[in-house]
Amino acid sequence: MFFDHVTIEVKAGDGGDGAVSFRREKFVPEGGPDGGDGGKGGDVILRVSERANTLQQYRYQRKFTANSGEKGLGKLCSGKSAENLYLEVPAGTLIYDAETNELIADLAKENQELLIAKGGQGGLGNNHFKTSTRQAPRFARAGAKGEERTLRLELKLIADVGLIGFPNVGKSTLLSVVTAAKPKIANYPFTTLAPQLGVVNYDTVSFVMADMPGLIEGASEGVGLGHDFLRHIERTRMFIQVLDPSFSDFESTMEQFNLIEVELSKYQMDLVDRPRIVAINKIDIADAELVAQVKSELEAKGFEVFLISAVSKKNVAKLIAKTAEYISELPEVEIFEPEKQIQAATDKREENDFSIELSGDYFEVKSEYWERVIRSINFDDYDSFHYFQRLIKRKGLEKALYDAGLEDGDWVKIGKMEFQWLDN
Ligand SMILES: Nc1nc2c(ncn2[C@@H]2O[C@H](COP(=O)(O)OP(=O)(O)OP(=O)(O)O)[C@@H](O)[C@H]2O)c(=O)[nH]1
Ligand SMILES: [Mg+2]
Repeated sequence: MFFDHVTIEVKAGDGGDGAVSFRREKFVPEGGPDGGDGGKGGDVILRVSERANTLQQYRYQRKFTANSGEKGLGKLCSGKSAENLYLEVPAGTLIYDAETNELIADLAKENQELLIAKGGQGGLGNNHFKTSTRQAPRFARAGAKGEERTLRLELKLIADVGLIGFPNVGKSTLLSVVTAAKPKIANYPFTTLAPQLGVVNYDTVSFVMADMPGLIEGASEGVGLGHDFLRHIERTRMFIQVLDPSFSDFESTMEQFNLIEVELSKYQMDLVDRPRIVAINKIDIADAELVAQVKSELEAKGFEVFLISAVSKKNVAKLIAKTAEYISELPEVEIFEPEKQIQAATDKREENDFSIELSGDYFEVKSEYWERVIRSINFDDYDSFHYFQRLIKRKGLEKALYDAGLEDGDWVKIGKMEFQWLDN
C-alpha cells in the first residue's frame, strides 16, 4: 500500500569531549595545558528530493542518529566534527512534532532543507580554563548532547493537475503519454495503488500531473483505496476528470461523472469547485453518438470537454494545451505555514531548563545541562571543583536550590554525582 505517513525518531550527534592534556617538552617538567576541543556532533537535516515520491524509505527504519564529534586531543588538536545526516523526503511532506502535534514545516520545494535536530557543540579543552591563578586546569568540558526529536511525517503530495475518475478509465495511460512517467497500466480496476507524478512540458509551461488511484462510490468514507490517497488530491490546482464511455450507455456514463462529484464534495466540499476539465477517453472504441451526447450534456453544465483517446494520443495535445492555459493562470498550491518558527535549542535555554525534586534525602537536580557539567568536572582536582562551585552560583542553580529549601548539610544529587552541601 501507499506509504504516506510515519513516525520517526531522530537524534543529532553528541559533541566530542574536550581534552585534558599538558604540553610535554624536554626540560620543562610541567607544561601548560594543551587539551583541544571536541568536534561538533552531526546535525539531522531533512531534505526534499525529487527522487522520493513516497515515505516508503521510512517503512522499516524508524530511528536515525547522526554521528558524534570526536574527542579533542593533545597539542591543541580539535576533534573532528561529524558529518550531517540528511534524510530525504518527497515534496509535500508535512513535518509535525509527534509529542506536541505542532506543525513544524511543510517541505514543498525541491532541495529545500530543514535542520531538525542540532548536533551538540564540542566541549572546550582544558587550555581554555587556564587563568593567572590556575595554571594547570585538570578539567575540560564534555561535549553537548545532540538534540533528539520524535517526528510525524505526513505526505500530502503537491501537483498542478490531478487525474481523477473511476478505475480503469485510462488515467495512467494518459499520464504515460504526456510525461516521462511509467505508471502501471492494465485492463482491470485498481491497477494504480498510489499516486504517481509526472512532469508535463508544454511550450514554455511545465507542470506536475498526478495520476490517482481510481475512485469509486464510498471512497470518501474509505471504500476502495479510500481516504488514503484522497488527501493527495487536495493539493492540486485543478483536475482532469477522465470518463470511460466504452461498453456503456448515456445514463451510466453520466452516473460515472456524477458519482465522482459526490465523492469529491463528501470528502471536502470545495473540491467540487476546483477548476476541472473533462476528458472523455477511449473514443477509438466508444460509440460516437453516445460520446457526443455526453459531451453536450456536460458542456451544458458549464464544463470544458475533450474527446480523446489516450492510447492513440488523439486530441491529447489539445487537452494538454488547454490544461497549460489553465495552469498558467491558477494560483499556486497552498503551502502550510507552521504556527511558529522552529527554534534551535541554545545553550542558554538549556541552562535554564532544570527542575529540582526532593527525592528521599536528596535534592535532585534534573537537567541535561548540569549533568553535562558534572561529567566534565574532575572532583579530585581543586581547580576543577572550584570552577564548578562558581558555575553553580553564576548560573543561578545555587539560588534555585536555596529557594527549594536546601540548607547547610543537605545532600544534592546531579546525574550520578552526590555531594553534601556545605555553606562556608
Ligand atoms: N481502447 C482504448 N483503451 C484505452 C485507452 N486508454 C486506456 N485504455 C486501456 O484501458 C485500460 C485501463 O487503463 P489504465 O490507464 O490502467 O486505467 P486507470 O484509470 O489508470 O486505472 P486504475 O489505475 O485502475 O484506476 C488499459 O487496458 C488501457 O490500455 C484508450 O484511449 N482507448
Ligand atoms: Mg491507473
